[in-house]
Amino acid sequence: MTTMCMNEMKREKIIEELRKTLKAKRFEHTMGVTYTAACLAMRYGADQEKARMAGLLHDCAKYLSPKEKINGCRKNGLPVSEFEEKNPELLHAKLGACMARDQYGIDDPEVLSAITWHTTGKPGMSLLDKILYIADYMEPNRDQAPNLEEVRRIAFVDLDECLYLILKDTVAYLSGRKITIDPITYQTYEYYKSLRSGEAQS
Ligand code: DGI
Ligand code: FE
Ligand code: FE
Repeated sequence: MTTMCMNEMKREKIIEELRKTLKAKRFEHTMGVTYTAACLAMRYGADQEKARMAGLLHDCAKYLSPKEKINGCRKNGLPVSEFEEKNPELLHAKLGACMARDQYGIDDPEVLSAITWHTTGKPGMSLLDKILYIADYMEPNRDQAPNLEEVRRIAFVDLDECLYLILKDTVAYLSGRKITIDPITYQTYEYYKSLRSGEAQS
């Protein structure tokens, strides 16, 4: 059997499973992230199969309740920070990576890293990390964020500039709604802001 065919079968099985566990809107979002990540991978010469896999599984833990998210992390030996305990929604990213590995059999560290960091980002993201983070924000079903048009344009021009735009709006959005910002989200924002002015080293 060819590799292409194997990948296709693997994806089909995962899609079937996700259709059962995720709500319809979340499933549509997931498919949107998957093909947007594939487009960005084409543009930047990243591995399309990895981008699609990361897109498919990035929100696979999203359907769990806050309590289940915390318990799921503890059971799997994933650290839960004080901040995450107060905002368990954040945990769907790292728990998602854990489930991608254990329940969906994905062992590629690049795919698991992209899933782990897709919500907060982190300073010095890999190409695949960036692609998933940006695809999650701009996939075609998204319509709430400000400056989406500009984000979608810049995404195909300059990934780091695009990250800066997204992080700037995310920090403003969270502050405006009096939602406490995760320290890593803020560090990521500072990092990509400083890259622009040439202060940080990559
Ligand atoms: O899972 P999605 O909805 O597709 O998108 P996402 O993975 O970016 O998660 C968005 C959720 O994460 C949303 O409920 C807000 C939350 N979030 C992201 N960054 C922060 C945050 N919540 C807090 N408290 N602080 C953050 O910095
Ligand atoms: Fe998410
Ligand atoms: Fe998402």
